[in-house]
Amino acid sequence: MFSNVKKFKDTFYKRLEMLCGKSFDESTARDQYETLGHMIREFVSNDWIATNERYLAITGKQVYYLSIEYLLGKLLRQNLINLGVEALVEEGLRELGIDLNELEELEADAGLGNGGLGRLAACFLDSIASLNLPGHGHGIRYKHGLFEQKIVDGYQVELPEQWLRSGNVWEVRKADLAVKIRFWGKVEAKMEHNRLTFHHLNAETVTAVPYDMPVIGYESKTVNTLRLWNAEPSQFPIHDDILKYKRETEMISELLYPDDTHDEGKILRLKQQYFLVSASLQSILKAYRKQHGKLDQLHEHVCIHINDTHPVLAIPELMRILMDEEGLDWEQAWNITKNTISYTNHTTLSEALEKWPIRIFQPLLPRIYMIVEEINERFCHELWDETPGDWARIAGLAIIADGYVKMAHLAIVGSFSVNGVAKLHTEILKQREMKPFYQIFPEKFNNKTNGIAHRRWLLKANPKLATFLSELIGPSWIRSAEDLSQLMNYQNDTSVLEQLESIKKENKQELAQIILEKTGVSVDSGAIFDVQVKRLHAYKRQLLNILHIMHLYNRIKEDASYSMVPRVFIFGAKASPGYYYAKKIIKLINSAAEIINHDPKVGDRMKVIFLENYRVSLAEKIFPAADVSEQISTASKEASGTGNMKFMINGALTLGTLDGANIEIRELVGDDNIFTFGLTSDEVLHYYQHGGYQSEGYYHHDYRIRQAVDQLVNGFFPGVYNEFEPIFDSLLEENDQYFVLKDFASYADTQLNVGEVFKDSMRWQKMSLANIANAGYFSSDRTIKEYAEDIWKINPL
Ligand code: 26Q
Repeated sequence: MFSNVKKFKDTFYKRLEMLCGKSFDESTARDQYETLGHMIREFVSNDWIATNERYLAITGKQVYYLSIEYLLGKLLRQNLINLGVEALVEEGLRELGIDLNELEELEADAGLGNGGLGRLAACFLDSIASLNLPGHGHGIRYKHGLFEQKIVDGYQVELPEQWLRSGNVWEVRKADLAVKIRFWGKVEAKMEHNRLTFHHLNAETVTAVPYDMPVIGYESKTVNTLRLWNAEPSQFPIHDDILKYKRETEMISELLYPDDTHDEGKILRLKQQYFLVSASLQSILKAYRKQHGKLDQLHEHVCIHINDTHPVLAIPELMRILMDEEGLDWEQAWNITKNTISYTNHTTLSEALEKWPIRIFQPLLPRIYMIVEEINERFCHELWDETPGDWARIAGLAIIADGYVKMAHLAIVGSFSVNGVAKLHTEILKQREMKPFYQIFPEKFNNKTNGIAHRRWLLKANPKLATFLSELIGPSWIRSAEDLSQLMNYQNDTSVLEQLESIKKENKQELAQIILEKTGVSVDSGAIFDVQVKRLHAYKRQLLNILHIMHLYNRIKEDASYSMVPRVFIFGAKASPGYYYAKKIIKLINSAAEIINHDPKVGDRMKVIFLENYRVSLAEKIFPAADVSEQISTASKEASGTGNMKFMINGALTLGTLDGANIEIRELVGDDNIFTFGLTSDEVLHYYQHGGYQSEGYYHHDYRIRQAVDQLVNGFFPGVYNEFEPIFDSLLEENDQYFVLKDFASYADTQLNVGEVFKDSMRWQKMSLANIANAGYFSSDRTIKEYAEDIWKINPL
């Protein structure tokens, strides 16, 4: 049906009538979208079934990727691209008078993630399938993804997200594969046939129903599966209050929790985690038993990867199944478990490490808690044998301590591999944050620098640049991103540089149009598009950016003739609804934008734009249009960052601290092709350890800082007199924990330099070219090959 345009059109016609029960002439755009979606499903179904059959037959190792988040975005066009039928479909639809872009608009973003971690999982799925690797994703089918953000009067307002409102053509419900999950109740130990057995009594049962989504590899026969679990009441609830039971059950897959380390200990969040883990493991082991019978060689054929600690209960759950259901003893079960599980850490912020109060954990998951206790006790015994009497060490490393279960400790002890997500991050884990664990298990620790699905973030998001590159260096980069390096041959080719410039200009004009539609502000596409898009967090320092913008504004106000290269500062950020301080920063950005954008004295010299509801589909329009990529976290705090890579591959220049993967970007492009500034991570850590930083001094001695910081509280912002006091206090009363004032001068100087360099457009384009040419390393294909070879030990089919 996709073999030629005529066949496509004929099938489309017939399929539409069958599916929608109306003629083509009466059909709506949504009918057409649904029709196309169904055609793609039908088209891949053979390969999907064949891939699954192969997975049931092969004896080689397979990986299961467990993640509480998948930030997929839209799938229609990416699927068409990967199937190699995008051009044909576009053409066929055009002949039918349909614009594929308009159909694409109808698809809701699958926004089942907060940010970097969830998007990484989505990029990994693309690469695993494109590399023909036997890998399966497991997650939760949240009814509501991350909240939708509206900006009202400069404030963030959260609305429930509704991606399933018009259904989801990409999913298949597999009711026959449902499994049961047990919560609450109590555990009874009995002697049976001379061994202790455990029985979970009076449990409340929830049914987990899988919804499978095809993961289509790029021009490959592999169609992998993302299995998302839906929570439903079990058939015969023993409950007397059935409605309450139904409501509480369905709540488990009702919504994605916003990343909020400030409000910990929500019982429903723990329920979600166990729900995901128990459903996934039951399903994995069911398939495994079918193939291998017994489970005692599990670790030879299966790797279960946990994306951060959120699915760490896979460890005690696997122990439970191996012992209670399979009848293995502790040692056997433990040996299998710790050789099956691998773990990725995504944060160095110790306050963000997950821990659960025993008082919540134990009653909800009584058998799992018993197993965690036993793991802890045995681990503490080993610690004791190493350093008898060193109670402080044992308490610091224990899995259960101070009334909490420490999930990262459980993950390290119960897995065979622990990886960080960028070189610096892994070093910080080994040398500081998790040093005592590294000393005990040095062989477990390794680095896997993050990557991005370059076929989404370049091929799909930036068709103009992608086409130009393919014409210039051939299309091999689509499969082998390292081939982008051939672009280096053109670094002195003025015509190539000019074409890069004009592509960027066109992308900026498109973004300018979106900005005009969404905000009513008209921006000059000749200006520097200076962009910071990411979740709002104190450590990411959107505050540094906006304080510097206020300083530039002050400069213009003091000197009407102040000359600067025109700038459009663009922000996109969601703040966790309970993160009070982050929401203040959003209001600050919008308040500053309001003043600056409407001050006739400023003119075209600068504009400040906050784009609401930052999400995957909006990101795809922003990255191709960016000149400057703001990656300005306090050094040591950003584990990796992946937005930095998406900017780079689209030719934006990084303005960043020596943090996360910025360091590796600099290694690749060289110091001349990046703008770095600020404290190093060693300096930051030194200040934390030894003190010696006084933000007050920077406030008093730098007039630029004092002026902007005073404006937070001196009535500069009309009508919001006390609004920004918490920000003012964070900088002075609380001594500026993120070194915003300390790094200000260095940032402002570097920004001046950015402006100077931009004036020389050929120099800028040459730098931009070097960034694109070196971005191949950051393809998630490279990352996934490393996981496959070093950790998972899986081979392409
Ligand atoms: C915690 C408690 C309760 C509810 C939610 C959460 C929660 C949810 C999501 C905590 C953290 C997250 C997400 C973290 C995350 O995205 N980390 C980022 O991971 C990226 C991929 O490795 C890195 O590039 C970023 O540096 C890192 O910040």
